[in-house]
Formats: sequence, structure tokens, C-alpha cells
Amino acid sequence: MLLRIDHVGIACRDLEEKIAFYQATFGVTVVSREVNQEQGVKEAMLHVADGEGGGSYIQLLEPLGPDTPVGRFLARRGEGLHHVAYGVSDIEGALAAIGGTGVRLLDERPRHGAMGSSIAFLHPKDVGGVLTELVEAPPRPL
Ligand code: V0V
Ligand code: CO
Repeated sequence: MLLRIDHVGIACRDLEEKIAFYQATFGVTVVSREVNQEQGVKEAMLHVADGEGGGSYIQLLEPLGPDTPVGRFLARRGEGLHHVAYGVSDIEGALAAIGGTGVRLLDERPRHGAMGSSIAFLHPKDVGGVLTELVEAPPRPL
């Protein structure tokens, strides 16, 4: 069901500062920057590698305000790893299959994600403390 690790999401307070750090330290390049109002984030995707199912990325996340998922995470836990996102080829089928195992779906239906993707989250309490995202890439690169 899982094709690859699509991205790791990292919560930060200052997106530009963290982008500069990742570029200087790991030589990675920003391939996309977006504001996602629905998710309450300003985010950047930094390219790591290409695979058969699509690329893999580091997603840096700055909250749009304190009353957002990443804003609450920063207040409780500080900066650090926020979620792991797995690539899937059929997100609706994956949600139906995973929901059938009893894992709570935070999104019953896919939402808009970075770079034209469809995304959905699984409850961290049902995945061993890991906020888990499913990502279906767009049919062809935008
Ligand atoms: C909260 N908890 C986490 C967590 N965030 N555990 C692991 N990883 C995280 N990131 C724990 C928290 O410690 C609590 O545990 C419990 O879950 C409830 O937390 P809460 O304080 O009530 O926090 P809320 O109200 O923010 O709810 C948490 C959830 C929420 C996960 C339900 O953040 C959510 O719906 N997230 C999905 C959307 C999202 O994260 N969007 C931003 C990324 P205790 O203390 O009770 O044990 S957007 C993105 O990735 C995009 C656009 C993309 O990839 O394209
Ligand atoms: Co993400």
C-alpha cells in the first residue's frame, strides 16, 4: 500500500531561518513554497531524492497562528519532527482500508496538500504516537 516516504514534516518558528539552515547544512533545494490556510501553515518542500512513485522531501512548517495544529504543537513540544508522510497510489482506497482496521482518520476525505497533492491524516494516538499523513501525488507534475 505504501510506495515510499514522501516527506517528513518539521515544525519550526521561523521558516526562512530553517530553510537557510537546511540549505547550508544538507545542500537541499526548495522546490515549492505555499501558504495552506486550511491546514494553518506556511510551508516549504526541500527536495531530497527521486523515486519511482515520486520524490521525497523535507517539509518545513511554520504555523499561521497559535490556534493551529502546528501552533499548538510548538507550544506543547517545541520545534522538531511533526509528522511522517507516506506516498500512496490510491488515497481513498488506503483510507478505507486503514479506517477498517480501527485507526481513527482525522480526514475522512482527502484534502489539498503541497504541490497539488491529495493528503489525509491519521490520528497519532492510534499510530504509536506518530502523526501520519498519506499523500497521493497529482497525476503529472504541475
Ligand atoms: C498532537 N499530538 C501529537 C501531535 N500533535 N502526537 C504526535 N505528533 C503530533 N504532531 C498529541 C498531543 O500530544 C496530545 O496527546 C494529543 O495528540 C492531542 O493533541 P492536542 O493538543 O489536542 O492537539 P490538536 O488539537 O492540535 O490535535 C492534534 C491533531 C491535530 C493531531 C488531531 O494536530 C491534527 O488534526 N493534525 C492534522 C493536520 C495537521 O497537522 N496539519 C499541519 C500539517 P496527549 O498529550 O493527550 O497525550 S499540513 C501538511 O502536512 C501539508 C499541507 C502537506 O503535507 O501538504
Ligand atoms: Co505534510
